[in-house]
Amino acid sequence: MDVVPLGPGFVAELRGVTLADVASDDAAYSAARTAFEEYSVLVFGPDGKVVPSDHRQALRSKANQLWHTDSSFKRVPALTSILSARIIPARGGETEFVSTRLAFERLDAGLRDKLENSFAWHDYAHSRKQITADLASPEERAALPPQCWRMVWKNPTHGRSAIYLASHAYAVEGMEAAAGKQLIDELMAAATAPGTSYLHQWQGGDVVMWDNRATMHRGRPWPAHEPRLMVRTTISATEADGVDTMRLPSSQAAE
Ligand SMILES: O=C(O)CCC(=O)C(=O)O
Ligand SMILES: [Fe+2]
Repeated sequence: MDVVPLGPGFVAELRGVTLADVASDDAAYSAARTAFEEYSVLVFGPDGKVVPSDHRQALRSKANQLWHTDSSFKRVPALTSILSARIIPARGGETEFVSTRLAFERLDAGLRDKLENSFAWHDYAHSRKQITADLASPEERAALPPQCWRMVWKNPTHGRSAIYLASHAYAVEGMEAAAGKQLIDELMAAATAPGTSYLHQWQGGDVVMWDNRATMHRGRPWPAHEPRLMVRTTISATEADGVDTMRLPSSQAAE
């Protein structure tokens, strides 16, 4: 297996290995896992096959064009998302990624310290509301109550930290609403600063896998008359991935 860095500062293509190998072969898994921890976004060439899963989801929503990390609004957030392109438009429809680990490392030391002990509230309805008022149905709202996460996710395998935020984040625990929103907006802008992203231009059969703890992504627009079909598989974060360190300690929780 060859790991070919694509840049800027994160993202690598894995050559000579398919996702099916990663799923079935311990050595391939271990090598891919090491690259995943290091590079955050992995591109598998056109021979990469998506592992069959019940969690596949075709997402075509405009809300995916807002910068986000997947499933931070769920009780168990996503570690990895695996996206494959089935129908690609002739123009547009790329997927763009930023490293929130490199973004964290660009922040001032004082702000980094503050964020390590700050917590933000994430709500599915909040990101949907930015597209249209009632995009999240009453059933979805009831099933997906807001979740509170530490604003920095420290990777347990190498100790490097990343900003953990998304279009779903709407408030900072213990901060007045407008000040919290302003901090979130400033961090989102810092994390998506011009010149820091990787734009993936899909080729038929490509598969891209990313680390939701250390990146944000967004879909890019494409001409409305052209079809585009993406299939996504999501893998939940576990204790080994550091999820338990992300929860608000109960001593700090309101009520
Ligand atoms: O459509 C895209 O390019 C992005 C989709 C997305 O955000 C996702 O599947 O998680
Ligand atoms: Fe997404």
